[in-house]
Amino acid sequence: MTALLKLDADPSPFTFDPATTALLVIDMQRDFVEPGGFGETLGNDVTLLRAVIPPLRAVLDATRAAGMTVIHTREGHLPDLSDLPPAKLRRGTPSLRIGDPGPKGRILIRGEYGHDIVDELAPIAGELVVDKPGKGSFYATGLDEVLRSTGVTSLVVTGVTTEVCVHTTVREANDRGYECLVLADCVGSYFPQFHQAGLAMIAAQGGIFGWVAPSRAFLAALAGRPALPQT
Ligand code: TIU
Repeated sequence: MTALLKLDADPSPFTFDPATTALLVIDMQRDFVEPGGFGETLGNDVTLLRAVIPPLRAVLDATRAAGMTVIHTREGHLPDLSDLPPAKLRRGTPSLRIGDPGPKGRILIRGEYGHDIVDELAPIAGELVVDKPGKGSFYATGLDEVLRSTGVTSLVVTGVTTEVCVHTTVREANDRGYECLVLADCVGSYFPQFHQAGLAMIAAQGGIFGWVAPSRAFLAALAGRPALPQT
């Protein structure tokens, strides 16, 4: 049975069925949002990303309560670096490179403390965790096959960073036929101007990549009530 829900979004109302919609939580790893990880080695102020955690936690709680599918992703590499393209390893002039030992373990390596998801958003039993070597969640993962086999056709997209892994994933998903709603306050960037531009690019041209809405609109739709006005 379908139960369609609807919310105000940019550029047009977004309609979804919770039974065929998954919450995608992208790369909410210590490596990106805490000091001593990959994000900081690239020269970024990682504290900017922490604002995403409280609203994302509320969305996670609500989607879990609604019985929706929840999928987490983690960017990272195998300990022997066999899935790390040399070009990615060589890129830029970071203070530590991928695989180097850092204060939270080897930088961006699977199984290390820094590679895992922050405690506030830790996956619970039954939630899929997709490990990915790239920026996109579909490249070199089985995500598309999992979504198709479970009948998921829409994604509520959250996580970090807006213009890198979130954008790459939304573009990959859009080309594969998924309808993506990006929750503006549940995605974040080290660069506020890129965050704003990234969101605008998704909704421009009639929603060329998808839809954008604040999390309060999604939460209200899920709860079956009108969205509260922004304070
Ligand atoms: N550097 C940056 O903004 N992002 C990444 O490297 N990965 C993700 O976005 N997850």
